[in-house]
Amino acid sequence: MRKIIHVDMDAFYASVEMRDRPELRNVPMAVGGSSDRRGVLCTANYEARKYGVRAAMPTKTALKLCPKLVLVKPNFHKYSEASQQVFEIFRSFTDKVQPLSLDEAYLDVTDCPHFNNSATLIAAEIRKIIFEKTGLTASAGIASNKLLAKLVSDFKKPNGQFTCDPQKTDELIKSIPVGKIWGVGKVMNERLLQMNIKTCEDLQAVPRHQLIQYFGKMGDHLFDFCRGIDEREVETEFERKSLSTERTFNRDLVIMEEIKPFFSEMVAEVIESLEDYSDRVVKNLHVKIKYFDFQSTTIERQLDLNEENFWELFLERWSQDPRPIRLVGVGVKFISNETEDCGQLLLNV
Ligand code: TTP
Repeated sequence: MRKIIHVDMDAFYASVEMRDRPELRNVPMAVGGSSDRRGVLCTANYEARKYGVRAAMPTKTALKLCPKLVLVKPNFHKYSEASQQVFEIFRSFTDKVQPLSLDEAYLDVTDCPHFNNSATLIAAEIRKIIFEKTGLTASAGIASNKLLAKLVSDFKKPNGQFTCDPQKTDELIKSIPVGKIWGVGKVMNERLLQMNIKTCEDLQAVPRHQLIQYFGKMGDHLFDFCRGIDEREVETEFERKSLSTERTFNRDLVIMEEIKPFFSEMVAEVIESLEDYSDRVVKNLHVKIKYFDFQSTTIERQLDLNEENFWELFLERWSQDPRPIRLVGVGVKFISNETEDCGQLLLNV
C-alpha cells in the first residue's frame, strides 16, 4: 500500500503578505487587482472569507461584501520564492513530488525512512520545517492514495492535518459530496445532481458500465473514486502542454485599433517565454477571447508563429461574434513528447 501526503499551503499569497506586514494580520485582506481597474482576487485571508470573499471574485464584488477589505497588490516574485523553499523541503524527504501549483503537491513517502516510515509523523515534520523556514503554515492530508490525501487535506485547514485510516475509508468516502471528487467539474456535478446523485454513497449505487456510458473514461475512474480507490501514481515528470499569456482591459473594447497593440505585447511575451522550451515543438497557435459577460471562446490552428497569424485568428473568431471584449489571450500548444502524438503527426503528413 502506498503512503501519500497532499500538502497545501494555507491562504498562500495572503499568508506571505501577512507574514511580511504584521498590520495585515488581524484585518480582512485579499491579494488581487484593484476594483477601478476591474481586478479579480487571487485569494483572501480567513478573516475576509468570513464575509464570503473568495479567490477569483471580482474585487468590486468583494468590496461590496466586505467594505473594510484591505487590498494588496500581488507580488509574484515573493510567492515564487516561498514556493521554491517549500518544494526544497518536500524534496528533502522524497524525490517523488508532484507539484499541483505553486503551493500544493503530492508526496509519495512509501519508501521514506524518516520517523519509522510513519507518513503522519513525516507530514507533521514537513509542516513544522515549512513554518520554521518560511514563517508560513501548511495543511496536509495523509492517505493510501492521491484521491483520499487531497480530499482530507482540507479537513483540518488551516494549519492542521488529517490521516485517513485505511480501516475507516469505506465509511469516510460515503458522505463525501461528488463535487469534491477529483475530475468532477461543475458540469459533471450538475449532471450527477440531476440524476439525484449527491454523495459518493449515491454514486456507488451506479454500475460501472452505466458510468462509462454517461461519462466515458472519467466514468470508469468515477466508479473507483467513489469507493476511495485510486491507482494513479505520483507523477514527477511534468510535461507542459501549452504556454500562454493574457490581458484584461480596463474597460470593454470593440475597436480593433485599441486591441491590436496588446497583441504585439502578448506575442512578444510568448516568444520570449518559448526560449526556455527550445526542446519542444509548437503544434498550434491559440487565441482566447472573454466577452464583457464573462463568456469565453477560443480558436486554435496550425500556423507559423508570428503576430500576424495570431491577429488573423483573433479577427476570424471575433467577426463570428463581434461583442465587447473584456480579455484576450494568446498562446501556443505543444506537441506531446509521447509517442502516440508523434504517430498521429506522421499519419497526418
Ligand atoms: P489555493 O490553494 O486554491 O488557495 P489558498 O492557498 O489561497 O487558500 P486555502 O488555504 O483555502 O488553500 O490557491 C493557492 C494560491 O493560488 C492562492 O493563494 C492564490 C493563487 N490563486 C489565484 O491566483 N487565483 C485563483 O483563482 C485561485 C483559486 C488561487
